[in-house]
Amino acid sequence: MKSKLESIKGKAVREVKACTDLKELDNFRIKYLGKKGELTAILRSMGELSPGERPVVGKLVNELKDYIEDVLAKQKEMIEKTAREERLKKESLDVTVPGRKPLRGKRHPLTKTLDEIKEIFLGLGFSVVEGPEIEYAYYNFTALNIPEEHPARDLQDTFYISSAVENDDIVLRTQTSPMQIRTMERQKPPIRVIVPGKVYRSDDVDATHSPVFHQIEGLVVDKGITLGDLKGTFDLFVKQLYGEDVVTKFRPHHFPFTEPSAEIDVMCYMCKGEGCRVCKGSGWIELSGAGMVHPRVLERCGIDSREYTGWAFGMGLDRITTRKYGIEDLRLLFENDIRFLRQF
Ligand code: 2U9
Repeated sequence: MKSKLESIKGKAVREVKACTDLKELDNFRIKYLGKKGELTAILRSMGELSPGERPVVGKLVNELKDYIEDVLAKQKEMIEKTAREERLKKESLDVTVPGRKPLRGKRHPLTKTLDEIKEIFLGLGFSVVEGPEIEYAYYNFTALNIPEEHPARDLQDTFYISSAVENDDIVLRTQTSPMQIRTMERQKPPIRVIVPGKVYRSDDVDATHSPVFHQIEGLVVDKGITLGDLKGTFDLFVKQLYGEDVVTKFRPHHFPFTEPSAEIDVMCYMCKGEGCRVCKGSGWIELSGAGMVHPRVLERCGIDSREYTGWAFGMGLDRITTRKYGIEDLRLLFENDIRFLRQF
């Protein structure tokens, strides 16, 4: 019996060591310690032994049972430890791997140009005001001395949202000037504001036209304001935007809302008047329209035109931006293509 137990012991030790997972280990346990297991069978057959042998064999079998339970527990621990280590190996985090760079936003080129222009005018004592893009025709046209029959009011030029609500048409503003009217209605002079924003015109899209574009307009109203103030202020602005040696030129023009009116050219900041690609050989770049606010426009807002005078200007932000950064197609400013925007 003793040698039988020795042989079971040797076999059990070999088998337990061969177990590589918990399932195999459980089969091993059933084989040796289970109800129909080898040791249980020996214990059951003890009745066949003589009374003298029974305690001796019983002790040996129980010792072997303890031994097998012990190696089983040790093997179980080893299997679990290996599994844990393998899992850890898989889940391990290499803290020395360089991190992923978060995608950082960039300011849109239009915003950069606008910020630059705002900064200059804020330095000259102007405030920035913004207003609605959906406007009454009154604010967009009538108050600006643009008569009913003026071509600017045509369906071909203006987006009409609805006709005659509260006795007035509703349009997408074609310039930011309505906000200057609103400013004059609610604020007594002195007024010094710039008004940036989106404006809409019923244009077909191409490399130089868009039905939505950006304007920046300015308005100054006070006692004793003259065309000389407009010229002086604009010169200061242009020198800060393009450089100290850049000069301006006023060309007579016509706008319904200003009298007299002018278009303002700046000497080409690229070639300093020599003529180049940027100025298309002329040496000058058209920058803005401007003029003295028409007395009728002041009067409509309840400002006495005998006491107060003012000047205004308007310019396209998109054109300034495309020129500044050498962007050849205006549409790029509106597409929000990250590959384009990352370049600024
Ligand atoms: C009030 C009175 C006068 C704003 C002005 C212009 C001249 C002008 C264009 C430039 C290029 C529009 O973006 S563009 O197409 N604008 O030429 N704008 S004077 O005059 C005003 C505004 C408000 C109350």
